[in-house]
Amino acid sequence: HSSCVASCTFITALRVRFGVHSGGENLLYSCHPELEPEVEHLFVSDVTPTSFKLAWSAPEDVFDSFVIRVTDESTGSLEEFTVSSDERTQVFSDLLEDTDYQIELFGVILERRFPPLSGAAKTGLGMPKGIRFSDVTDTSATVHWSVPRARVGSYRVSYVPVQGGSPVTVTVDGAESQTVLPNLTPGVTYQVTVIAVKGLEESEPGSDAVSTALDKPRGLMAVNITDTEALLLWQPAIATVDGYVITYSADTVGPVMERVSGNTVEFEMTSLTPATHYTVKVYAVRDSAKSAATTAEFTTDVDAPQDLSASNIQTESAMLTWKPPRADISGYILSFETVHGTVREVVLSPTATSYSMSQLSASTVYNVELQALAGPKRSRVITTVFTTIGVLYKHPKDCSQALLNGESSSGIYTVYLRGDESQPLQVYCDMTTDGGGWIVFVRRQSGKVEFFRNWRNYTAGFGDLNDEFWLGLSNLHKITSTGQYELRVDLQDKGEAVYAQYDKFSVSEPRSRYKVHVGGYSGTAGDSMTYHHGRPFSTYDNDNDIAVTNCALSYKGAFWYKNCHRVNIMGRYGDNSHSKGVNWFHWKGHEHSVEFAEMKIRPANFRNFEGRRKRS
Ligand SMILES: [Ca+2]
Repeated sequence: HSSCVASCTFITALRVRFGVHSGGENLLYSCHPELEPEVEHLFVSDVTPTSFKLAWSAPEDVFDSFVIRVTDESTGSLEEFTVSSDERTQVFSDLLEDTDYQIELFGVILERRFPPLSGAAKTGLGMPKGIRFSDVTDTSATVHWSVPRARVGSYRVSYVPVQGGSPVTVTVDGAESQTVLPNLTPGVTYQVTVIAVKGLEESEPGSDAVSTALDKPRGLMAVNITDTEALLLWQPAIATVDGYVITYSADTVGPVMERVSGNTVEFEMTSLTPATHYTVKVYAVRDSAKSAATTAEFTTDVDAPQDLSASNIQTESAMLTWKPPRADISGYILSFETVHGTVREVVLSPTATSYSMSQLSASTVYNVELQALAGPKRSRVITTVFTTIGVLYKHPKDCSQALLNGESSSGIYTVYLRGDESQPLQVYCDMTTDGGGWIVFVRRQSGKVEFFRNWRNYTAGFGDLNDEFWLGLSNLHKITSTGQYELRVDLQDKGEAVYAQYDKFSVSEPRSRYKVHVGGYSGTAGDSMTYHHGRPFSTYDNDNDIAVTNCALSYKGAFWYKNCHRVNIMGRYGDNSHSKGVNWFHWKGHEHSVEFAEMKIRPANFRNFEGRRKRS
């Protein structure tokens, strides 16, 4: 300023020394060489984006007033302000930010303006305004600010958790008016500041706070699922939360809403409906904020049917009943097994609540399992055990005992020689003739079976139980040696039927060659058997008859021949030549082969037994 100092000499007494007030960054000033009253030390301070303060010095009682002209350099628009003579400062406000202003200060005496003291001032950068947030999630948010009138170089955006932490700063190009704040922590309030930067100049910070959303619980799953319960598990939210709200519902079931505390990560759902597909939603809450929901699905199990029991248990049958499950099922699987491992399985309709078991074995333990089905799902198995009632004779030794066990139709049965389980024998039982209970030991009716056989064959037996057969001498001996047996012979021919009954009948041991003992005749056929009483059996290869000839060979059969026979049941079928056919001498003589013949035995006391049974 030395040039100025050299030329400014007017009214030296009033002159105040030139100088620069420190701190006035925007101060520009000049002086004028004319020797006139001076205004000096134009000084700009308190610069803001919209105002600054002007100060100056001037001699006392010289000027009538001051006129200050403020011109916007870029537009040329100007305003003049008149200031009274005793003022030395003036504040200009409502200015435009970041704008260069030219300042001229005139001292005025008697309406005359002296040459002005000139200067310049520049308003500051505007603080970013209109800060707002959008797209706030649990881990990010977008901060927006208003685009200022003045172009700025860049923005510095900083964010820091309100409760403390390290601030993060990002620099954003000055043309932008928003930026994404990434990597935020859920459920945290951040103080966000935005500072405009232009060159070395920085604006005041604009600031606002934003709270991130609560993060949703993760890893939601249902475990330990039963027909009515399931345990819900999840991983906790990162954010500190007050609680979790759990909602579960199904198409057919109304929603249930529960709330648990924020330090809980599981929930036991009870009273669920069986065989139902549920959707579960869990979200975190804090004050009025809530997270997004996490969803899981599960299907409850089919509940089991109940109260399976067996009733009306018989030797061969039983009735099973049960209560159906609550679930909407598609059917049942019923299976039952015995100690022998016999398994039977039946599929039942969904409406079934009972099942009639049949064809069971007597005195047998049955394990029953019942399971409900619903599509691919199966209920728990329920079980019951029952034992069929026993029979009178577990191992009937003959047809009379089978009859007493309840077997009332004629046919093939298994009997056990001497009642021994290890000696089963298939026999034909006549269950209808004269009260039934007869083991048929020989039948002739078709001629299809050859009866002219050797000793070995007659000992063992042969033929077809459903047609013609011989039960075997060995079996006859074993059966009749266990008690008193009676014999019945049924004969038919051309629609005529007769019978012969003998109160006593037995076949002796092999050593005796199966000697027959028969007596006590009654009937309609005539007594032809007594003639054979006490005779051993003869076949063509084992002649035990008393004839000089071989009766079996002569008469084409086998029997307890004597000299030779009155009975030739095992003779040649349909052969009417003398003594060679199926003969019963006292009915049709020796020259008539009878069309049908059966010989059968049962215990002699059976009719008494039967009578007692009927009375009881
Ligand atoms: Ca002989």
